[in-house]
Amino acid sequence: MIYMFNNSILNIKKRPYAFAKINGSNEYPYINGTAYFYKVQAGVLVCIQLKGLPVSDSICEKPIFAVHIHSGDSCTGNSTDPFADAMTHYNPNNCNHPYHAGDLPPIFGANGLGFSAFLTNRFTAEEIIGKTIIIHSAPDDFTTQPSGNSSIKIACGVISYVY
Ligand SMILES: [Cu+2]
Ligand SMILES: [Zn+2]
Repeated sequence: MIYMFNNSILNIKKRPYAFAKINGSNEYPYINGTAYFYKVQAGVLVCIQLKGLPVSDSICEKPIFAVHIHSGDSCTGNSTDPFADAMTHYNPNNCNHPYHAGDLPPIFGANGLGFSAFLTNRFTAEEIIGKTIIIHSAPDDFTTQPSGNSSIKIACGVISYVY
């Protein structure tokens, strides 16, 4: 076991290594946002902000959106899946869902806004360059194979270097 005693997780006074501009599909044109990926000692600190998410009037069922890094390199697709070319969950080690490298925490919708920041060491900032980050319309159940029953892809961004 390696213990980390420093405070580098919070030391993000540096530029992010990678980012993605996230845009909704034609069916969800109001969704837009960003994902930033910071290299920190323990791994990658991910910070995602979204606007224009679908809202709900339900007292209980406030929306939850699954988030993954997908292995494809393009936010293009077809009439049935607008981001089909984003392919499936990034999974370089042949793990099961929800242990794919690309499996990320879901985002809670709050009046159309969403925000998430978390630490992960499932991938390096380098290896996700050129891959895609996908927002889904439903929660990830973290059980169902191969993708957590998280329904359709509603927004997408290609991850690139921050120059
Ligand atoms: Cu996904
Ligand atoms: Zn997965």
